[in-house]
Amino acid sequence: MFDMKSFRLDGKVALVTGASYGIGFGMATALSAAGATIVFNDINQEAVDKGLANYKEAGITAHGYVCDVTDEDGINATVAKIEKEVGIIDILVNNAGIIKRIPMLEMTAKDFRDVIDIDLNGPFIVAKAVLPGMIKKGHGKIINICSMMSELGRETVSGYAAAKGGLKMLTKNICSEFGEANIQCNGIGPGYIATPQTAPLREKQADGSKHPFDQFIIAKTPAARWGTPEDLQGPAVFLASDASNFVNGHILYVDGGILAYIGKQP
Ligand code: NAP
Ligand code: GCO
Repeated sequence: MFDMKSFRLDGKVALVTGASYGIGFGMATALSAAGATIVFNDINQEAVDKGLANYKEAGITAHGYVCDVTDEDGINATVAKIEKEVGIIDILVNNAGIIKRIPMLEMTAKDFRDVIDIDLNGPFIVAKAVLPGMIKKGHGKIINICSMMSELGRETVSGYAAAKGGLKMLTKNICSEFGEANIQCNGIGPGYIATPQTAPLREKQADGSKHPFDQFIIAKTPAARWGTPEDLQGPAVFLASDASNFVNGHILYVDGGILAYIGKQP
């Protein structure tokens, strides 16, 4: 008999990286509603304080820590602190990420490396830090936030697409290496979501018309709209819960159908 309790996260500790706002915050509020204790990090105290205020406004007592996901020593120390102050991490959502939209011939190797560092090395570092605790507990859920760019390229996002493509394969590798320890590692591939990261792509034009990229995405999305962080909440709870214990190495695209659709005829 199916028990809906398999979607509950009561008693679980969830670390969502870079979750002061945006997609991470949206997913974290859903994990909290399902019963999880929320832990998040951001790169400075000001951002963490803003995040804590956002969670408080949502009625959530979250735990915030200052840490850059690319700082291996910092992450290891922060995870040890979280395990001491909050508890062993049961659920990790590798959400923190940046994008640099620069034509490849104008992109410096440093720009490229910066994106790879945060979007790919960061998830590796944080996953490596939380895995020992998950192995000790005999279960764990890792959710890597991938992208349409885990499957598709487009002009100006070479570093981001390389990172998100790599993150898809890191997801499959963690699945392969830790499945026997009852740890499931999956990805969520959001479509185009209205957050600060995509605000430049949605800016109104001087004449009040929609940004050309905004029009492009609407035409490429069967749902004919941008996604919102709320669209990612159910998928995040599913992949964080016992309801997905036999789902492993899967990238769940939450894209309104973009990957299935050739696009509306102009
Ligand atoms: P966002 O609004 O730019 O938020 C990104 C978050 O990550 C911010 O809280 C940021 O903190 C944090 N962050 C950045 N670098 C960090 C670092 N080195 N260490 C710790 N935290 C760091 O982005 P978003 O739209 O919510 O996207 C969240 C994730 O979803 C990213 O991985 C992104 O690639 C992915 N994604 C987004 C979309 C979309 O359409 N929006 C679609 C697919 C995938 P600060 O504010 O302090 O910099
Ligand atoms: C871009 C966008 C995308 C989204 C997302 C799509 O410039 O094309 O920022 O990369 O952020 O990753 O899934």
